[in-house]
Amino acid sequence: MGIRGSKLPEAHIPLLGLDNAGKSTLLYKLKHNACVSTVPTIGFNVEMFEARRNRRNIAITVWDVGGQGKMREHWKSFHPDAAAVVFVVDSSDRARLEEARRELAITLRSEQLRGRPLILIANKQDVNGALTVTEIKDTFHLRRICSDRDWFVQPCSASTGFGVEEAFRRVVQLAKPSDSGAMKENIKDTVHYLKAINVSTGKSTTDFHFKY
Ligand SMILES: Nc1nc2c(ncn2[C@@H]2O[C@H](COP(=O)(O)OP(=O)(O)OP(=O)(O)O)[C@@H](O)[C@H]2O)c(=O)[nH]1
Ligand SMILES: [Mg+2]
Repeated sequence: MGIRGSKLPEAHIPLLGLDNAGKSTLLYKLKHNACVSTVPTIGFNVEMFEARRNRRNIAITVWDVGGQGKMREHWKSFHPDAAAVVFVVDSSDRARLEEARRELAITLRSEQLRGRPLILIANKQDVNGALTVTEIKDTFHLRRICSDRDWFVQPCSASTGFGVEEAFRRVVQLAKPSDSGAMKENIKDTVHYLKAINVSTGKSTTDFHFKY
């Protein structure tokens, strides 16, 4: 059963990527079509969407997890049950591409993500000199590291909205529905950690708050 009690098939989507990549900006653009000014995410934000696939509705839950160093060890809490991985890259930040490539490679090595599709968001395309999709594919060695999964690179600007809906359509198309509850169970550790450092969790701009 869905988080809101619906009986729709569910897909849980972790939104990962380095700090400053634009994950939260993307989430709010998608949800509210608004350019919200963000602060670095300590913890995670969560939003729910309903989408249509194969003539059926599907409940998509997007988990926007903070990308700062200390949050990255918690990314794995969002691996079980993931219907796909969305990894956001700041295409204009050439200095941090290697760091992003390394984190993506670590993420994709997770046993719990085996065979799960990857949607790589080449964000900040509005910035002059941003890497193109082809450059991103090459820099991240995607053909090699994604040989055993579906993958797609979506050019995007979370600020202007360019490519945002297309990115979501790709997610809906590629996601493998999953509803074991494993992710909800697993993120308890992350929630406990965040409580210990006094951070409120599961922030959502809608009516859903994740509570333990
Ligand atoms: N020019 C431009 N700036 C963007 C874009 N997307 C996000 N930003 C800016 O990048 C900065 C970081 O955005 P966030 O959405 O907070 O980044 P984040 O990935 O959520 O970062 P963490 O929460 O620290 O992991 C903000 O100043 C955004 O306004 C984009 O497409 N173009
Ligand atoms: Mg954020």
